[in-house]
Amino acid sequence: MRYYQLREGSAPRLVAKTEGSLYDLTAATDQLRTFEDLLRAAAIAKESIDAIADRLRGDATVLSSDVLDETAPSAPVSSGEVWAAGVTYRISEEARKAESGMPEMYLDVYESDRPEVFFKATPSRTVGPDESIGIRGDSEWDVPEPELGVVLFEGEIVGYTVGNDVSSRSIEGENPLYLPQAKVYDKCCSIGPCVRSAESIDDPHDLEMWMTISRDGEVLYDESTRTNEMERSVEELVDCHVAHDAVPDVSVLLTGTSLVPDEEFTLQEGDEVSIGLEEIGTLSNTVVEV
Ligand code: DO4
Ligand code: MG
Repeated sequence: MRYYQLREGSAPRLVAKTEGSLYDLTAATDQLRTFEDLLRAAAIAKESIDAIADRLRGDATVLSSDVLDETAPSAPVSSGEVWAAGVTYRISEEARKAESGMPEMYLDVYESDRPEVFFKATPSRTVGPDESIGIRGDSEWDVPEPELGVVLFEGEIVGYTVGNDVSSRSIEGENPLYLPQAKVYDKCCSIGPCVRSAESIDDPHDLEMWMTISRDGEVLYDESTRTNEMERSVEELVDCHVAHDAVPDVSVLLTGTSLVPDEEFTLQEGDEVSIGLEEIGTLSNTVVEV
């Protein structure tokens, strides 16, 4: 099942999508307005989120699938924190080495037991589908990073989403200690359009992922890859993320990029970035300078 949060004034509505239909779960019970509400209900009932949603579908309003086009959903997770793993694909390791004055450290992290896991964003810095993603005014070289996002509740994997770890390559390339500034700033992260429940996804390690970047109607970048190119498993990254840290009840862990535009490319204000993940959906955003 896929879960979307539809914007409705200040209170969102939670919508579940099966292969054929769209169900307004908030119409079945006003107590379910966010994906987090569903996670808490499932935890109390000791059931899976899909089992709860299945039960509520009988009382839910069936919506036309056009609703998702007409009312762009918000970020499907609106609390907690976003963290990210890095250098989990060979292409990312090669790109960091090329941009950095200290290349050897990226090979080390790609090959070592301990993965790179860093803080990425709070909800206030995270945008959803069709909202603007940011590039920093003090950065010269910026890229989107399409990533599989793992959604966790109390440290357990409950679903998957699409993420964009928008990054400054010039700031990180200048000195790796500037990583927090290259990665964390206004509108630095996008997630959505939905969360696909973990129980309904075939294999997160074998999903097609693609990205297009358009400028003034012209497609500048259009490439695809598969998550099976990842050097590490989702479970390994999650274990490292939650180890020795009281992470918030809800968190999203991005799992690293495997699509890197050519070195000549940098994002510009107005660019449109779309990232798709098989079995989950497509996340589209327009770039704005912050
Ligand atoms: O330190 C580098 C960050 C790398 C990253 O974000 C990625 O590989 O996706
Ligand atoms: Mg990344």
